[in-house]
Amino acid sequence: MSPVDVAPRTKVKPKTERPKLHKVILVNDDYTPREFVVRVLQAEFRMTEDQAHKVMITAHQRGVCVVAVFTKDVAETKATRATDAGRAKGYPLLFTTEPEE
Ligand code: TYC
Repeated sequence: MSPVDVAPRTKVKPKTERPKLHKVILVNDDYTPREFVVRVLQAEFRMTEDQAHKVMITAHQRGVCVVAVFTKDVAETKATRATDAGRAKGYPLLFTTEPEE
């Protein structure tokens, strides 16, 4: 290769950014039975009864509690499934998602 025929000195920026994780947030309400919230947390988020109870109580006392973080798709799917489990029983149970900073 002659000196005038070199490859362009273009630096490719290494793509190391990870996709932003999204929080699943449990929102308190006055109607959903505590035991039901615990069971949904166990079923959808694979928590032990102890872990689920702590999350439920935190939401009950503070209004909201972060349940876990996932990729955007997984967070939204789990939040929807968990919310639907409550709706199927006529409860206003709500799980939302938001991106982590
Ligand atoms: N506050 C509800 C009750 O007293 C229980 C509850 C807890 C509901 C957490 C929703 O995210 C929630 N029955």
